[in-house]
Amino acid sequence: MSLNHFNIIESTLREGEQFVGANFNTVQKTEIAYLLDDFGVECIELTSPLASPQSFTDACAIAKLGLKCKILTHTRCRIEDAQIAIDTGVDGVDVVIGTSSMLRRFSHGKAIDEIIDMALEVVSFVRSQGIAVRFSTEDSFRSKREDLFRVYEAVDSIGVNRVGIADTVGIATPRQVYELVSELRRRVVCDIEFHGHNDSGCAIANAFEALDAGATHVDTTVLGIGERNGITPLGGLIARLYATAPTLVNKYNLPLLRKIDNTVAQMVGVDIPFNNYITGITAFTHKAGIHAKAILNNPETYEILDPQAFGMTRYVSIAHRLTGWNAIKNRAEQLGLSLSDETIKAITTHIKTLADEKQISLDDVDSLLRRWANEQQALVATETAAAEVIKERVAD
Ligand code: HCA
Ligand code: CU
Repeated sequence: MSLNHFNIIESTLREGEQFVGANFNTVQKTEIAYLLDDFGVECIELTSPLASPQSFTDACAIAKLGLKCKILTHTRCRIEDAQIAIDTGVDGVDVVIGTSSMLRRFSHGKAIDEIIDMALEVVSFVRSQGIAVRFSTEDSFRSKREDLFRVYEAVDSIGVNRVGIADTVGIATPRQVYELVSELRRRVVCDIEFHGHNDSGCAIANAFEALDAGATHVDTTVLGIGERNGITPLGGLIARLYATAPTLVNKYNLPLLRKIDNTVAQMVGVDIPFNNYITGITAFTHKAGIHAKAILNNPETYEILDPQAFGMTRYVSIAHRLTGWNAIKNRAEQLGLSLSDETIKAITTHIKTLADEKQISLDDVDSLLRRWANEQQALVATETAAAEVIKERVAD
């Protein structure tokens, strides 16, 4: 298991550029590269320099920034492409070719033997130039196992630095990923990378299983942006690893995640989803009275991620019918109001009744608490009857 020694290949500037809303200019690419480097990702992958003249210029510029992370660029499996990739000055070239029958038939038209010949030629060429090379098979999970292993073993035998498994269409399940990576781990000595799309919602689980099975590298993009609905999101992978053991991700600058998600969301014209891992607006929001009570006693009761570790803050929502008197009491304390438990329970009852009638806000709760604190005696008297009736419901 290589959970303790994994590397992130951050592909926002390659797979992420394939997101329909992405059209990064040079300044934006540079800002993303700096942020990801500050966060601590081990590698950044760039779009093929053959994609457009600007892509070539930008790759050269990013390779010269002097970042701590390795700069890689994606290319097709062709000597001419690899040569241009090397010319940009990057640290590594990520070569890819489709191996599924579908892609062999409808994309490049090559047989497996031809693919192996091309792979060997390109891998040995890049190695001869003193540059790291990765060889990946597109649509690995709809490729024949024996074909995959033949190709991987061939490039491994001539010293490829890394082989890549790509779940191009998001079809793989975590178990299938675990099995394929485990088998590959037994067959090759080079590093193993996993790239997983999220069409059926398994991208984070699949990346995690790949690491658990012995993969050394996983691909991510900020917010998971990429072709269609994208790939494993950086924040989601971090959340998954942190939940397993916070020490797994203490090599990264976790509080920077919020700025990274915000920056890229803005650049590609989307909002951070409300339910996003770590940085979504509700990621650390608690509502039900029972949850709020326990959270106030010990946050770990309902939180596996510590918001503070990510520079985020917890929010306990109290202005609704599911509220509980412990949460209301906590709010009164925050406001510096001294109210007896009996009074707090009565206020809680009142809030619940009110929330049944209309949507209420925290301001409504605050003014209620203040009013009751001021007119405690009188109000307690008038509400006692009502409070008695549903006392059982409120007390917990
Ligand atoms: C692509 C396909 C790719 C490549 C992955 C890889 C995929 O858009 O070129 O290089 O490992 O999902 O198969 O992103
Ligand atoms: Cu992809």
